[in-house]
Amino acid sequence: MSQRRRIPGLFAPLLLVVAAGATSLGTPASAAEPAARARPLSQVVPAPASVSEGGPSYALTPRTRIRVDDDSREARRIGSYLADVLRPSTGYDLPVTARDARDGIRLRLGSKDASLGDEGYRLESGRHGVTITARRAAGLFHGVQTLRQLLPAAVEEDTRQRGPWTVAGGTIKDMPRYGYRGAMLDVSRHFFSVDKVKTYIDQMALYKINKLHLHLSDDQGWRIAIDSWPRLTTYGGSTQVGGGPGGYYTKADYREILRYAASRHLEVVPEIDLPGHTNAALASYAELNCDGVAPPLYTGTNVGFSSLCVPKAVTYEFVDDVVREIAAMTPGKYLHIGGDEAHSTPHKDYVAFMDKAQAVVGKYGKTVMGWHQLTGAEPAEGAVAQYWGLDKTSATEKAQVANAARNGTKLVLSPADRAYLDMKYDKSTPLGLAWAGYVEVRRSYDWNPGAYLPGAPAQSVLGVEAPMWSETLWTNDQVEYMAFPRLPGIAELGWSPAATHDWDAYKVRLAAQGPRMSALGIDYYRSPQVPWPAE
Ligand code: NGO
Repeated sequence: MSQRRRIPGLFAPLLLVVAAGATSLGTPASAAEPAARARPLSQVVPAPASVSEGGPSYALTPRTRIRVDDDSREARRIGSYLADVLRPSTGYDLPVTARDARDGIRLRLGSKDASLGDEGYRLESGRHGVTITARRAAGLFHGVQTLRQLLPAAVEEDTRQRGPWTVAGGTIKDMPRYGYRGAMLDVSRHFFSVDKVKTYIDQMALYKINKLHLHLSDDQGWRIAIDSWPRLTTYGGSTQVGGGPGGYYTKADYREILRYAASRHLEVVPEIDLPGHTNAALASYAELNCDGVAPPLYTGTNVGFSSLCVPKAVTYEFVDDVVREIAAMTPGKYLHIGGDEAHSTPHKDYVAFMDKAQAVVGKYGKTVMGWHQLTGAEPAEGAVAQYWGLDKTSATEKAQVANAARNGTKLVLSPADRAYLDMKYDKSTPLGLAWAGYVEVRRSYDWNPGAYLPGAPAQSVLGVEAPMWSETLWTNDQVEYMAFPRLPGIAELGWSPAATHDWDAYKVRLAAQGPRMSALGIDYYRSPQVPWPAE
């Protein structure tokens, strides 16, 4: 890709400083120079907040070191992570060191620039190397993701490739639009092993996603061990959609997911879906049913037929135990209690149940999250409603959510006809569902979370999330095909300033991700809406 290639329109709104104009982006160009092959700093997904291109480029060499400050364990960890990414393809040693070196990659914490916030970073690239500076480790980590994208796609291969490994000259200053940039994985309809979840975490991190929402229970399976109710998993986790063995996470497994997510600067948001979507629990414990009779396990894909027994006291012992055990393991702020499609719970009972369940979440120190039906009950103070309606959802339902938002409920936006990664791209998509319509790549990108729900204050929006429901999916290949390339678009809506939003510019940047996703072994959907380069 030529360094001179410009992306029309992308920067107009950004008050960009293009250092020396179109003729000298980078070192004095001769076609033979490595610099001529460097990607423009602006080609990153999600689009950075501001980019200033120009000046000499830097090429990694066999002598390049990754320098971190002596006293920073976090910077050292991120340095090792970067080295692990770069070593196989470059074949270079890339030692992570606190020793001073004349050039190389520098990772520095302790920036005094308050405008970077907790997740922002500054990346400067020039003749002597690339320096990434941040206030917090998360910012450094996001900066490292940007650096990956500034290197040729082949850097992502796991075998040795030919360089040169050139980074164009210039400066990026970058921070997110929203603090909540999530992806959800439904591990209930089909179980996903710890390793499969780790693979998806790594792919999310590439695009600066910072929340992993795990849908841990549903009619078809209970997937997280609860010591005080062991049959939830041993029986309730023993199957899945279509039959088959299902599975569940032991507490050690769950802690391993938490650890891995934290190492990629993602916070885990566990969800126990209540009071509907509970057949697996009802099948495991007869006493949770109003009639005291346990239903059989369920392996179909209907929704809305199960409910906890709202009047029974044991229901609240159950909720208390489950929330207590999960809250005790989870370092993150949120605990999601579902609340969607409780079609078998009378409305009065639903309101009473959600009141009690939210109080339990508060008692164990977590912030309530729920699907937006929660706004039809009484959202607790500080609760977060996750909106999953459609463009064509009734004005009344949208107004109910907007009204809650005006009264202090926060919103995470996951409109199903935009952000649901399990929706088919078009009628020929072999996987996925279509109840919310087809969601091609442009449709999933082309909306504004800040102005999506009429009447909801912009400040009520915490961010966006892309749910992956797994009725039709059980392998990473299938997840990748549905997530890519839509997930990078949702990630960009969550990260990039609204002023960068432009489909025509985005599709060109997204196209450049094609070879990178291929190099990473991500089996993505070649949408005809995106001008993918020949690979
Ligand atoms: C709905 C439903 C889920 C389905 C999903 C499939 C919500 C919040 N509840 O989304 O049970 O799996 O659609 O797309």
